[in-house]
Amino acid sequence: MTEHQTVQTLNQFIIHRQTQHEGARGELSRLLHHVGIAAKIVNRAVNKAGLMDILGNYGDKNVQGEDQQKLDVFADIHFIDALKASGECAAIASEENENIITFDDEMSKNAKYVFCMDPLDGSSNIDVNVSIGTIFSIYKRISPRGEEATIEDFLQEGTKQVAAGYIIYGSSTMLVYTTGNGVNGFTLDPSIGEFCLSHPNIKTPEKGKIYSINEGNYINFPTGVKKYIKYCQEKDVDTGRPYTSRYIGSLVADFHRNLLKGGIFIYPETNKNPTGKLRLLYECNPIAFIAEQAGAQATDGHNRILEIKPTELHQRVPFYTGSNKMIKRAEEFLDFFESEE
Ligand code: AHM
Ligand code: MG
Repeated sequence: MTEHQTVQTLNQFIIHRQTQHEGARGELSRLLHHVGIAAKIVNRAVNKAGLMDILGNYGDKNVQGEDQQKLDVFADIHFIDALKASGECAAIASEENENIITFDDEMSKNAKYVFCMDPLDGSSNIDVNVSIGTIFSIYKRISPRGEEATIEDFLQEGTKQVAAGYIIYGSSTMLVYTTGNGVNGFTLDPSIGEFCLSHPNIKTPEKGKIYSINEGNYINFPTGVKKYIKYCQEKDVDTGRPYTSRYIGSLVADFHRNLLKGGIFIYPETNKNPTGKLRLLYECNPIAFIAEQAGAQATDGHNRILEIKPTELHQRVPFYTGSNKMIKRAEEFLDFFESEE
């Protein structure tokens, strides 16, 4: 018999994991399955973006006052449709919608989960063929099943997430997710139209050599961040400095690279945006859950992201994530210069 390489699809993997959990009724599995379907629909559009009338501005602004791109709106609609069709999602919070979206069909009203998402992250890279992504986070609702979900279902600490993940539409398309039992990555094989396990049990190196930050904002950074950047650029044989700078401007792509190779990603508070730019619920919390599950860290410069109690749907937070040793060092700089000021 000829040797063959076993392929494990996302759905096979999800079902296999589900059967290991006694009492699991497949609700989360069905939800994740539908996330995979939406991801493929968005992937199809991203792949053909230059050929379809899907690039450019939609002509409207989202709740944060940012211009909506056509692909932002497309991704938002298709994820909402797929989640509704799953019947396992009671409500959705999305970067593109000011308020939560609740479903009122019987099945969805009885669903156990709510879903937070940034349907298309990295909007500024859409039109120029640079990697973009989708980020998602799943919670058990706290409102009674059978009733309409409420905003309180979404204002839970990140530690309460039951699953989180992202899709990266890059040189290949990957879905990476965790349910709190390690991080696994699946690459879309376009020839069979399936996400296949390609990166089992991802672990981030304890230290790395990449720092990722938008240095164009340097003048507005806190002193500790400015000094840490200079530290990254200094020569030091023991720590392997100078480090290398990599910044794409798509959180998913920047995080994904550092997740695999080791590194630090920072989107700090600035004079202009004292709470940073990235959103706690559907950007930082899911990424933080994945980071921790891969043995890395995610903080706001001082506190663990996952322990922050959200007060608003579209809340922003300073974000520091990556290899343990690098986060520790960056925080030492922050602490030192804050105590001086
Ligand atoms: P978006 O959700 O509107 O696309 O914005 C979030 C993006 C992140 O993907 C990325 O890390 C960051 O904004 C880049 O911001 P900047 O251009 O200020 O560096
Ligand atoms: Mg985003």
